[in-house]
Amino acid sequence: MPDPTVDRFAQCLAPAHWQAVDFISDLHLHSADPETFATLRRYLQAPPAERASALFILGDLFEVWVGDDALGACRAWGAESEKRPQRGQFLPDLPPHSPAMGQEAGKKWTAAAALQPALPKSDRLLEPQPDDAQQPERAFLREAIALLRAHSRHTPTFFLAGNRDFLLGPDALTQAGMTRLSDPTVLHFLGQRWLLSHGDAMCLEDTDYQRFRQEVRSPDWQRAFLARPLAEREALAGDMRARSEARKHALGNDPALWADVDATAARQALQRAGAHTLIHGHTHRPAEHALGFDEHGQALQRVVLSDWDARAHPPRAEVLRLDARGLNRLPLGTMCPA
Ligand SMILES: [Mn+2]
Repeated sequence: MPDPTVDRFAQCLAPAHWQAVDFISDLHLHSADPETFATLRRYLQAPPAERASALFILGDLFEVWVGDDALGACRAWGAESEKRPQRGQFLPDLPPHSPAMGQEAGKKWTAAAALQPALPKSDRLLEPQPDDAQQPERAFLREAIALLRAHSRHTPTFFLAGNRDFLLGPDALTQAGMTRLSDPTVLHFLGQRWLLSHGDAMCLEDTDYQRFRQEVRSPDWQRAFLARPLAEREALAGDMRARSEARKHALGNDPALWADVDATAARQALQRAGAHTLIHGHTHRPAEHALGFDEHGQALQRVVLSDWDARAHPPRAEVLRLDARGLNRLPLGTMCPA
């Protein structure tokens, strides 16, 4: 019997021709870590035979995102790209920067193939700019977006925001050729439903963080934050990052000591979504967790993505690939920057 609550989740329908999809999360890209970026570059530039049919980025692609204007010249984009998709054209379910960002909304049936944004014609805005030497982080973000854009030309690329990059907005998505997904989203692929999430909203034990999350995901907070000068936002992000690092350090810098996804919340979300497998990141604790059985006796599980850090010992960089054979972790050889 169809479950009437299922359609409360955003849905992404894989086109029939898709053979395999890849999931990655928690790369935490920033300019001071060229090694991890080089590893991503090599993955995104893999030869066609090694590619999946689509890439799903499940949050924290960037260490921090303080607003699309960090890419420069945002105000000009409307005029620059006459083919720029209108709101709703590629994202009928979720206007970016809306209250719906990161929240579940109403009925959202969307065929993935129809979601891919039309890329603006010009690459000019992602080219090096005169102040790059003074602004290495902004130059890096432009380079990363340009890399994603080249990849999304041949492989549909979906972006579900994490707690570090939830302010990645419509201009950056358009420039990268990525389609935003709300958190959570149900992916229909291979005759099954797969529940996709960043995972932070289910770490219920960390009540301080949940309070903070609620605040920063509110449209009022986001409007006020984005209205501040870019340099001020960058400085604030730097402070927040330093505080977060200090907190991690105080906790022993061990992901095993951080709050984990709540098993009951995960089980409930799966059952409400009519799915058996939750795929998420955020906790940096790659694993498969059995979550018991649903009322039909089907096994429930959550599969946790690895974070990426090419400078760690040993280096971490991994893609989770889903195809007819099931879910498989593909370790990526890490790369020194070219
Ligand atoms: Mn995260």
